[in-house]
Amino acid sequence: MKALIWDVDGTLAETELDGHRVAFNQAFESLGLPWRWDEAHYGRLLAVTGGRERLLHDMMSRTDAPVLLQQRQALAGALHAEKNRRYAQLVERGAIGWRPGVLDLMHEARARGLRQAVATTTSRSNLEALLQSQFGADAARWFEVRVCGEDVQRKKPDPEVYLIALQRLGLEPLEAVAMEDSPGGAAAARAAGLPVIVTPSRAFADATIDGATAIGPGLHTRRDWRPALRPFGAEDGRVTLDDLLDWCAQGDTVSQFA
Ligand code: XBP
Ligand code: MG
Repeated sequence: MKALIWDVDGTLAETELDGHRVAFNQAFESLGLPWRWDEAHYGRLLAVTGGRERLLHDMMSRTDAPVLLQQRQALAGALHAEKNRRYAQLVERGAIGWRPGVLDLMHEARARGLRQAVATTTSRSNLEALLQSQFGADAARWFEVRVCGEDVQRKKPDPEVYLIALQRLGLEPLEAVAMEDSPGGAAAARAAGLPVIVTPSRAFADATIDGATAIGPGLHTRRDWRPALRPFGAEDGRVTLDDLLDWCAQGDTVSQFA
């Protein structure tokens, strides 16, 4: 194992329901639209990856959306740009917390000489805002490769983003492990041939996720993982790099069913 390849939205931080969704609603308001996405609706929309694509998909079921395709696309573009501006402001204000256990594992991986990369289909500006808020000028030292939505022709669940990350790292799929939170992300990693550890984010707590190397509630706890982890003594303890290596060596897969 030579590298950890991290998904961003939902895996590093709860960016979807607390970040992108809130920023979309702010964008609707600032452009004078009555549209609002609640958590349940946004949860369903997450089946479509890409914020612009998600907007266009939602417009298909709205009677008050522009009828002409060109106007729809222009509106989606304007809303998406405004959403990303609002998202950056939310991140800057510290409105989006990192998921517990993530930074511990990143520190451990770095201390043990593993390389780390990002494979996300979000916009590069969103990634940079999130990394800047956590690491400041140090962001580049944490993730030597950062593949984003602008770098791919096809977003997840297509494997392209992971294949590009592997290519830039110069690694074979079994020399890395993907860290994901969603069915589409896990499918993308698997299709690229990578083992994938899944910590479903809030929006995907009850989703069907298939073929993962391990699935559990978060990297901060050893409880309720499949394959199971032994707690550290009386204490619970977090998921460690050795746990990841053991899971990958076992080579089994597990699924979560809705
Ligand atoms: C997450 C996504 C993105 C974000 C919004 O991808 O699907 O579309 O919801 O980002 P990942 P944009 O989990 O792979 O990071 O608005 O920039 O598309
Ligand atoms: Mg994700």
